Amino acid sequence: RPQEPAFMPKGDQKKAFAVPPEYLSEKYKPIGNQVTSRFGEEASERIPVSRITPPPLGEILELPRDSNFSLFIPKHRRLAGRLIDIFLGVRNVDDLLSVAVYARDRVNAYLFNYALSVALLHRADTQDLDVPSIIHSFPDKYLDSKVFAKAREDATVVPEGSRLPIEVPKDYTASDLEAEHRLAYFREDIGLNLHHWHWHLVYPFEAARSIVAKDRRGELFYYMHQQVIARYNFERLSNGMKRVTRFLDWDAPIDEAYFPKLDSLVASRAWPARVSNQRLQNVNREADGIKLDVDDMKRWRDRIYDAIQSGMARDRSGRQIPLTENEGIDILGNMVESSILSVDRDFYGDLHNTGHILISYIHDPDHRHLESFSTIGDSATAMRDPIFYRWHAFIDDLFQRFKGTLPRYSENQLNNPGVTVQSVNVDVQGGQQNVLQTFWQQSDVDLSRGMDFQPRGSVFVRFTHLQHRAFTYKINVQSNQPREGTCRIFLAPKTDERGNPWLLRDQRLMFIELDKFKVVLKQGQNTITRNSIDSSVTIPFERTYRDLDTSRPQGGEQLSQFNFCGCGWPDNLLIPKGTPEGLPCQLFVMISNIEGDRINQDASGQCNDADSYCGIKDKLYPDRRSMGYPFDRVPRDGVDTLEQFLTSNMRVQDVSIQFQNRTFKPRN
Ligand code: CUO
Repeated sequence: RPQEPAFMPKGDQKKAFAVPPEYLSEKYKPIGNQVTSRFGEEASERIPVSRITPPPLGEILELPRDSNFSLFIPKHRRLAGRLIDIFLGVRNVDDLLSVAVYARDRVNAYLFNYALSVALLHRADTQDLDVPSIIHSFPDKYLDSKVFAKAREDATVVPEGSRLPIEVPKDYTASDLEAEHRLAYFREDIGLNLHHWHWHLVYPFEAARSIVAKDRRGELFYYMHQQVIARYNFERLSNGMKRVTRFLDWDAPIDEAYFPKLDSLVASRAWPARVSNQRLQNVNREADGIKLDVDDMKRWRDRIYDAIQSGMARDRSGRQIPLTENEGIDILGNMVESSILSVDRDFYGDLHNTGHILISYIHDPDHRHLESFSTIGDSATAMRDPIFYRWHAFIDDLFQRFKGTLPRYSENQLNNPGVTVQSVNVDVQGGQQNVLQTFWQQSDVDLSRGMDFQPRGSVFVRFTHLQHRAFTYKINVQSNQPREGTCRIFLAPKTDERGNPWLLRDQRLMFIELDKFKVVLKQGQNTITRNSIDSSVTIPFERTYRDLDTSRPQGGEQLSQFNFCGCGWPDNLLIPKGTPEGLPCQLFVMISNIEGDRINQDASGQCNDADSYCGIKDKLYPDRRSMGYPFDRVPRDGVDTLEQFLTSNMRVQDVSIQFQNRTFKPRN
């Protein structure tokens, strides 16, 4: 059970907080000394915690400490909101520390961690504090439950230094009898699920308006999840499967089953599974304050379709809100998700979130078995379940219907006169040009911060994930004058699941963004080189996983906005798996006209290197174009194929992705 102090002073795990005895919860007060020394016995230094009058926690304590916690549950959201307000409301960091220490032993651990993370992310005076990565606080949300008994055993029996990493098998949630299991390496990728958790941490749909109302957050909800589906489909094609089918018939049995093999260490319960052929049911769970019917979702869906078709939404006062070419998608994103920015949350409802909830309670809709929600009910675990992708394929299709109503980009709008992309090549480290290489890689992660055992010390888990060889784009561009531009790089499979060439109106939905960056061109010939590791989509492997308390470079990279910095597609999944023979793909490069791209702001600073899917903390989204440009809209009339779509500032290069079925040991 996670028993870390509120947050560890950086750089040294041998410090402990000196907790004022009156802060102890009632049950520990009689044995106060033993308890306070329990956490401090290995500490070389005690951090004083100032005594303030602790705020009443009231309703926040209604969520038992041993419950699961989900932001999809309105009551949990409300409690989190209260705690966030308390954390945001105190005067200074000392008081925050004090309140956090006081709350830590009383409040549900997941709720506490979430609220404190949000507060640290948004308080002006905590911008240089670290929060441990959630993989270290709650490893139980990311790893096969079998690991924890072994870890405990190792920690007790084997002295630190002699402990070998505990291997998590690559295939532990199902066998090959289940076709969907071919995608488990993607769905259960730790970095992928960390990214998703971070994204929703940065873009909550319900909290104080100042926290929710970030620039283009509705559009980013659409775009980040659109890219998830495009990438998932790319992986499906890599595995000889067809694209995911939308979850459309909400009365039909759901074919996909999922058995997560996760135990919640906080709730001391296994996460519920879903057998095949379950159907959505109305959910009525008093304890969670949830009463939702499948018909509610159908009504909301139909109203949203109406808004899309008419190009008009209505707000609470009945006013007509046009879904314009530029802002319509943002309005729709907030409406569909929904967030508190929805134009009318009563009328358009809470479609996407309710889908998560209804699916997550499919095994116990009226709480008669006292079971909690399944993995799709928590943003930290939702992407593990195959139904997540069917649900989000439906949600994405709503957005695509709207995009289908917008004017097409004309050739003039797409072109960048005077700029010609002459050639594009990819140099792959130690490999052949234009043949991307993927393989299995093992890595180790330390679990000890998320578990409470004696004696302490590191316990490593070794897991296997997809990886690719680093590569470099080489792009030759001719320009008739010195200028700036934005280089946009996308990748899609060359053919559909039957091996047929695509129509662009379908292929455009398959393009995954690989990178986007500003280029400065001189007059004449230019060669642009760019390394895969610098992608605007990803964060480096180390940032996804590292334990910040021990590896932070002094005075170097500031990890102040860690929770924001933790948002970013994991680098190890930048390139889809491909096939042993080499999956034929098309690499698309465009240099767009900076006049239509530029946002005038100073975006220097931290956490600006995974902006494509995550934006930049406290800044505007750094690209004025519609997200996904130029593939966010249906191609102009007369354009059926990618080749016909190209203007001189674009270029397509055939590449392939070759998967080598070999597992490499950890790098160090
Ligand atoms: Cu990210 Cu449905 O929004 O999970």
